[in-house]
Amino acid sequence: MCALPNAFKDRIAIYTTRVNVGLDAALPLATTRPRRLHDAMRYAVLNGGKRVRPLLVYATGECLAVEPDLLDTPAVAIELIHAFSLVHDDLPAMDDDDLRRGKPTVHKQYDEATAILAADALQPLAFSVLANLPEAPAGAAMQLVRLITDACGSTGMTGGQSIDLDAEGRDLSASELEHMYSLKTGALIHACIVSACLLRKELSSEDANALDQFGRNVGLAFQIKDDILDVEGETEVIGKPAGSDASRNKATYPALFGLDASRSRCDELVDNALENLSRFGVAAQPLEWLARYIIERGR
Ligand code: GRG
Repeated sequence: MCALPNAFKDRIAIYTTRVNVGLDAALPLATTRPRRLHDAMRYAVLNGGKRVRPLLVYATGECLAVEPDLLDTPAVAIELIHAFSLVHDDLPAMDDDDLRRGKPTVHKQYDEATAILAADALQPLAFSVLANLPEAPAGAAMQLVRLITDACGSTGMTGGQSIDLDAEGRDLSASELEHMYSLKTGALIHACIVSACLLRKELSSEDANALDQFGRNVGLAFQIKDDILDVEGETEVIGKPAGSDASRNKATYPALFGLDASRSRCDELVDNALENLSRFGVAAQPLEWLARYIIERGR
């Protein structure tokens, strides 16, 4: 992890423990039949991962003084969906990767059919978690379901993945590329921030708009940094095969515009994100740390 204050590392440890406890409790035990399926689901979710999306949920909640007990629900649900997307992303029909989080991908560890089924079962599990939201502002559970389904669907992550696969070997303009990134990666990251907003009673439209923009800026920066790590990172550190984008002739920011332009765009997006937080004062400090971490991280 990059050089960020100890207070940030402490906060990460607290938030990560919270979400890991929630994920473990939400997942069926590996001894539940069918055992291979449940074992694969647990492997897909509990095999590491930075937990950036739950961290964003908790940090936004902290900024808005939302009870952490309420935030556990979207934090767990969104991480389950993220894990689902990684299992599908790694399949031979998609990016065909053998390594994820420094370990064999789910289809390598088990088999392709089990990986597809494990991912299929993670998605309804996420919505079952959302349906059990403890006491919250009226209508919040349904709003969360709508937010997260939109973020995952054909005009969100799935649509972005479709454009991404279609764009292999093609030139895209910066705005086409950023549109694809805002769907493929940005939509779920944006949903993390908005989910905490939905759990806050009586949020002003100015505060909601500022956090909405923050979510869009960090979502885009996160994917561009992911591209940079694919070029500059080492397989042992990033936990997935370095150079995989280039070998698949993927349309990425560094491939189309170069590393310098990629770094400048990341810096610009994070500067904008920090500006979006200025109205919240010290309450936004964990979000500021996370925004910086997103572009300074080494994995
Ligand atoms: C899940 C609804 C749904 C659809 C699947 C396969 C697919 C459609 C979408 C792929 C989306 C995808 C994998 C985008 C890349 C996002 C990204 C940069 C992932 C890496 O996230 P990290 O670095 O991973 O947070 P860790 O391992 O730390 O959790």
